[in-house]
Amino acid sequence: MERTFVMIKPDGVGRRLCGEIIARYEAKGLRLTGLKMQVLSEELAAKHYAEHVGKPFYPGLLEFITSGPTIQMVWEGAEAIDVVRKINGATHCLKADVGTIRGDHGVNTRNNLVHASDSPETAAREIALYFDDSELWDYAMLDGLWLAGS
Ligand code: FUP
Repeated sequence: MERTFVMIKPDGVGRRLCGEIIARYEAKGLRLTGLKMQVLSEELAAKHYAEHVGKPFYPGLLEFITSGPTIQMVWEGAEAIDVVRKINGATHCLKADVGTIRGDHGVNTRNNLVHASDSPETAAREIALYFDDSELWDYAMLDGLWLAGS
């Protein structure tokens, strides 16, 4: 089992797409392990996007990500990091496959609705940035028998 960090960005919350986005991870059989809502401070946003400091799109990215409420989540499942990024689709929404969140709902690159970790190292760093261990929940899924088969 693998854990990944997912954030619904201000456009996803503002466009009332939270249910639509969460439903896709649930339908795939992933388990919701933690969830919270907040407007990111400049400081937290800068930590989150530290790898992009100095890039031309960084100031716009920071302004956008702090512009409204966001939802933070941890999802768990087999190969959850890759699975969630497939469900989200390519960063550039116009290039994202139809059937993905970004392909179905996004129209530009900055306002691309969701963020998800891209590696186990990133997932560990991002989960720790937003959640204490006490905020992550371990519970049985009644359909786990069906989801665990290979
Ligand atoms: P992703 O892993 O899909 O979240 O994409 P990146 O880490 O490459 O980029 C982080 C965010 O920066 C993207 F979600 C949107 C923004 N971005 C731009 O605005 N312009 C770009 O050319 C690339 C990324």
